[in-house]
Amino acid sequence: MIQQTLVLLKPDAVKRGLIGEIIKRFERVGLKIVACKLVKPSKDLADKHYPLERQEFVEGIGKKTLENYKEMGVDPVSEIGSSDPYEIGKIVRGWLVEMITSDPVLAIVLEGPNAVEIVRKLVGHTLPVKADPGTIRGDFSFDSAFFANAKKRPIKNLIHASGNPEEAEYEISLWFTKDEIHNYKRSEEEVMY
Ligand code: IDP
Ligand code: MG
Repeated sequence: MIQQTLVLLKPDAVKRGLIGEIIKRFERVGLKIVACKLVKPSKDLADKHYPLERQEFVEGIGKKTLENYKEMGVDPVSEIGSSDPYEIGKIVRGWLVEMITSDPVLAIVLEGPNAVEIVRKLVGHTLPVKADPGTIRGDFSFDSAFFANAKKRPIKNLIHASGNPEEAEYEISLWFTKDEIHNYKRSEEEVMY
């Protein structure tokens, strides 16, 4: 029942000085920080974090981008050179790798009951323009697919958060060694557990 999940505060969050604002929200809900470090990821780490081999992952990003283009009334072929979700996913993934290796990222492992789902809820919709107020993306970013795609860069939505427990396990093992992950009790465990 107790899960761990990976959160990355991407360079836009770090460079805007939002680390404290964001971490506060995870702490306040009762999630335990069990690992944390500021890293400038290598190309190799970024490639593994956004794996080209995971077809459904790359295609998923491409599908979202295609939906965004459709909503914007933009022809994907003239804008990005393809209408194939995998090909588009590869392009957006390239933007992501470039962005995440350009400046430091704060990597965090959070632990708690249903941590994966709770974190996704606090983070909010992928598109800040659609993210509800009260979520991190909704409160701290106005970015949209329109803006991002026009500038050929990833959507600046501040955070990466693992999408499911399997993704979390894989991602935590990429970013942290076992001895960087700590084990301690938070005071409210007595009340809540
Ligand atoms: P998530 O971060 O909410 O899990 P994913 O679909 O996993 O969303 O996409 C990974 C990241 O790719 C997003 O956080 C965002 O920065 C970027 N991204 C997704 N769709 C687009 C797009 O249409 N244009 C530019 N960047 C995108
Ligand atoms: Mg994702």
